[in-house]
Amino acid sequence: GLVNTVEETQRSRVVTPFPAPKLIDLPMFQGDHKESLYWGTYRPHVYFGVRARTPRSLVAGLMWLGVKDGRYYMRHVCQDSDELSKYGWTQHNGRDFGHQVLVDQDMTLATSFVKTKGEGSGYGGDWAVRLGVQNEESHWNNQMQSSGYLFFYLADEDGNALSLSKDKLDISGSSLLAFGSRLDIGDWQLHLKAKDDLEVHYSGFRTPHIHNLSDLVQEELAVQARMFNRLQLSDTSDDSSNILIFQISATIPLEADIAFVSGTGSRVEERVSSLTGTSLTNLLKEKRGEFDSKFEKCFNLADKLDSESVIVGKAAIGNMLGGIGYFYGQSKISLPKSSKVKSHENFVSYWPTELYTAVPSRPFFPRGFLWDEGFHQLLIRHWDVHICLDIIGHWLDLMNVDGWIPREQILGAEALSKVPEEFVLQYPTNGNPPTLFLVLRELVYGVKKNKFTATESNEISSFLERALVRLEAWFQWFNTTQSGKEMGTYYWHGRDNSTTRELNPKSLSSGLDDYPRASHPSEEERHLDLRCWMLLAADSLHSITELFESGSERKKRYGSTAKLLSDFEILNQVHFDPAYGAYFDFGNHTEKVRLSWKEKVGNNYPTRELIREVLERPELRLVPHIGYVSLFPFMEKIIPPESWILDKQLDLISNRSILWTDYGLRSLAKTSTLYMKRNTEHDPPYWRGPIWMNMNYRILSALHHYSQVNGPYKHRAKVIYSELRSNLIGNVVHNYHQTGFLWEQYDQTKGKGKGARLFTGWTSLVLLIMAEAYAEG
Ligand code: 6A9
Repeated sequence: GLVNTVEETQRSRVVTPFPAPKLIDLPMFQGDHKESLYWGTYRPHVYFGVRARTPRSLVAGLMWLGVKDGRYYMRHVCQDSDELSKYGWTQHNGRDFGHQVLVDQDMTLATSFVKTKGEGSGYGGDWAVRLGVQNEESHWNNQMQSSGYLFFYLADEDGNALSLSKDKLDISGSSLLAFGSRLDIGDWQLHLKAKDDLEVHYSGFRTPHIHNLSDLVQEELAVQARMFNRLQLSDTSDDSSNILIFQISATIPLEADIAFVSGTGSRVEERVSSLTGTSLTNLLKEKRGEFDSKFEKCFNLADKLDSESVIVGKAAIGNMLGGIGYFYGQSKISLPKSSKVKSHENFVSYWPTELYTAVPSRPFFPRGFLWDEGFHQLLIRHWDVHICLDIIGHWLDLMNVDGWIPREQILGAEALSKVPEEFVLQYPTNGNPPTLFLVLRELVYGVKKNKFTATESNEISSFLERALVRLEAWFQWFNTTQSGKEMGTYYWHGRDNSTTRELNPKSLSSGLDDYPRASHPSEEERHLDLRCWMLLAADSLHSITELFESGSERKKRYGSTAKLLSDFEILNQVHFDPAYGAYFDFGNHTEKVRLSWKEKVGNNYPTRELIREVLERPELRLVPHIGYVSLFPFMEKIIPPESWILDKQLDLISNRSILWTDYGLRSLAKTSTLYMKRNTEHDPPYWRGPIWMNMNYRILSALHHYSQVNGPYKHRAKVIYSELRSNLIGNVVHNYHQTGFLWEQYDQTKGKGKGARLFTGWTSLVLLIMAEAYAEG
């Protein structure tokens, strides 16, 4: 009946692509650009992996046996429980070179990746990886530690069979391990060169699933160990195998060079030799040098900071670029509640999409997140504006006909295998901050101020010209679906207003998850951060349209929207509390809310649960929590430099009893009633105290701005700026050298890294802070 038809239409609408030419089809992303980025370390979820930017690629990867307390453990997918004391790219240029160091107990592994396009190479060129294994000196006499077991594999996602060079692998004769052929690259070969005392074994499998390769290898090793008491693959494979695993065993120190060459019609031997042995040593040396000089050219740290900090700066950009992945698959989109289907089955699949993107954290969140990506690009665009545009293009192409982009991108079986079921579905009613505008606005500004070469400027302009219709639709999506009751107000839709468990219902879509909002979600709400994001979007659209058309209607429209949203008087009427001197959300709110243990009724045995108690009737009012959200008008630089309110904001920032710590600014004021409070029994505080780098970077940018423009608080802003900057750098650098990692957040009492480790997403913005590179425009 009618209901079914309506449901059908909703279903198909949400998974209908935005009807406009795709950005990734622009000429600037074809030809050399596309080919030069074909192969890469685009599998950030494994310790080392290579694939091409194509939906069903030939993929390569590395496993090894780690040893702990006399037992062997298989390492492959980045897992915190492996307890590597350190790993990550110390250098990576996002294109044809990367160097990674991994420390697993007493063993240090190095993986160096390099790509070349030689005469005779097939599409995408050739690549090589040098694997090096060293032991800690103190353990030289430990028997078990003296052998290294590496497993290097190739798997064809397209199902093409891979051929083994011969049944008995002995690399002293020929270095050829395997060969095959694919439509994209033609014929290819895989070679291994190393010292002679190295043993090579292999095993072949045929399976369409590559997300469980570690299990496959582990099971086979277990069988071999049981039957023959040896740690050795079976040396069996047949003609149909689409996965080949090569075991490389040798005494440590061990070094092995693996070369992959395609287009094997000509000059194969020469190319293999240039990608192995001494030639490879020289090539890698050259690439390391190039990385260092480009790093210095882009960020100019040499006379600004000590070498300890520079190491961290390099790890920041190296991991940001080395963490870039390519994913392919279909998101699962939640459908409106229906009584017929269980909620996790009530979804429809997005169209098959590809995504080239950086990721926040290789072990914990190795996939794309919309608002994280805008921050990532703030850094990446300084290094390589083409990679930056390519990534933004991929994201904008994910937009549906309504102008919506799914927030978290879980594409393909490997990505899905890392995500608990309750987090998989994406909600088409929920947004995520449009941070991509942060970098787009900077790019437009750069074009207008002639900061790019003529070619780059043209490319950026043609990118923006094609992107415009999507960016406008994105703006419209927010402007219609996230608007508030009063004109010019907005709130994050989708908060749960019937919860009995959450101390304060979360707003995941804001990106600030448990940051406290009005206690009782309602249509009356006005969220300050969203208002400022809308200003960013309107202002960016204004300057983009200005590039193409002067005096047009729509340029004027965005101009007046931006003007309205940045109007100081209106902002103060809607969001300012003179008593606190602070900006706040508005909504149906009471401070008198708490969680208490209650007996669970209807159980045979007594159990307790934490239930929310509301001790006072909520009323419409400003929501008095000082924290990151209160600083959004400051971050967007709306406050006039001569206003006393600016002085007030500087008070909040610099006050130790409120936001200031020696390690950066807290997410929520110490004085807030929800400071460091759990949200539910299972939900520890997240954005209720700890220090986050993305927000600190934005606040620091604004401090920098106010320390440059004339006004009575210029000097004060400068003093606070310098101190905050050195606190942030000092703490991240200290934690990195102490723990081996960049962290997701930093504890506000001791500065200790917290949450996901090896979090090289927005925490890497510390490099922009070192370089004092802040958004302009
Ligand atoms: C959980 C659990 C193995 C939370 O950095 C990504 C996001 C941010 O966008 C957001 O602002 N992080 C921040 O509040 C991490 C979110 C992870 C959600 C999925 C799956 C898997 O654990």
